[in-house]
Amino acid sequence: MNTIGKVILMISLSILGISNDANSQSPCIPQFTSNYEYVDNFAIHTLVSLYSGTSVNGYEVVPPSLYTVSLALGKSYPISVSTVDPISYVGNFGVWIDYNNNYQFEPEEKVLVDTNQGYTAACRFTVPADSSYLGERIMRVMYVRLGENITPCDNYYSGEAEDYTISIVGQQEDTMMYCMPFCPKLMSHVFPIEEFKLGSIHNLYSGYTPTSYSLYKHEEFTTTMEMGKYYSVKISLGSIAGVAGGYAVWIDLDNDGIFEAWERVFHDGPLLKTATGTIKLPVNPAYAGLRRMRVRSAWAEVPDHACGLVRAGETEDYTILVTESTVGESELLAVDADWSISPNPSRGNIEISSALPIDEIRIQDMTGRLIFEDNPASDHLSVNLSQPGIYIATVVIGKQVSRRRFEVI
Ligand SMILES: [Ca+2]
Ligand SMILES: [Ca+2]
Ligand SMILES: [Ca+2]
Repeated sequence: MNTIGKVILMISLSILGISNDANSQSPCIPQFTSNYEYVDNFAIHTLVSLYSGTSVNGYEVVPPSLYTVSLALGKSYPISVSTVDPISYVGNFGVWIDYNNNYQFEPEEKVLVDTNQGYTAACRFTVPADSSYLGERIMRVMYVRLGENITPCDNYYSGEAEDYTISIVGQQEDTMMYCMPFCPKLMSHVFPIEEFKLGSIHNLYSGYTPTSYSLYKHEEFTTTMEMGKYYSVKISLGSIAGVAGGYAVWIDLDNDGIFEAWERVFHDGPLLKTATGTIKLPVNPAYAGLRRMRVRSAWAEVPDHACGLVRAGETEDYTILVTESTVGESELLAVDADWSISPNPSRGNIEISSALPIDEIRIQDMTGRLIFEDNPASDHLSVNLSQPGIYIATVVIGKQVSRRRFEVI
């Protein structure tokens, strides 16, 4: 920190009534040698801070007049945070809320800590139902570069901390918010979604928005999907001149506010302009109802996360109606006793055993993609699947064809 920087920091801290004295009413200020790497995008519930850039000395107190949010005791909320660019900036992320208002960020006040050395992180967390936490509280959002420990306050080489003032309230109107997707600034034109077609949704010539995110109202676009049935899907860059990439679709089938890996019902890429295929939803009565669907594009990659940053791409959210299966479940769950998959669910290593030799086996994921195929001519085989998800195994024994559904967790 140069002298001018120190003076500016001291003046700005004194204006805010904050001093660097650990005994006063302010949290410890982390020290950064370089502010070259930083938090660029952050979102929690309705607070969305995009393209904040770097800050003097890597530390910024964000006034509530600029950004704040109210969070209710016992309620759960999504968080997304990212650096500026997936190629050059990777490291660790942390978010803490000083719930007990003692100006320290204790381990139990951790809201998110992600040490996957990535460029983006996301989670859903629940505010503890403790009425002593009511009131204005400081929330610290941090990023530190690759290889550095993420703690609430220390000396670091490069990174940034942003301190927000938020309100913890007793009650709040119920609104299911989903995590925010991000696209680097001025990159929204690079790989947008120009056309999305599924069931009765045909969103054509939708272009792109500056933030690359659109939430479409149920009244504007919706469709009904019956579990166990096949639906054609098309996602395309359309006529927009741009690069190639990948696409993915998630549906929050279990309605928990999170797009889990197993809820990615379609994906294709990473070098396409148009993706077409089929979606078939797993059969489970718990999945019926109005559900959030997220469609995502990503330049040069197949989107594997529904929240936070991609290299460049767009995200469109829809609300659809998932209905119970009228056909198919009995077929999928039929037990004809002469072959089995175990364990189910598994961590990916499954054993397939049969009373008679298996002539042919095919394993497909829920998008219909062929994952594994063999002609074992044996009554036993071992298969390893690396991706969590729900799969369908189709086995041919003599002239009999039968299917089993199983899950990798
Ligand atoms: Ca920032
Ligand atoms: Ca505390
Ligand atoms: Ca979910």
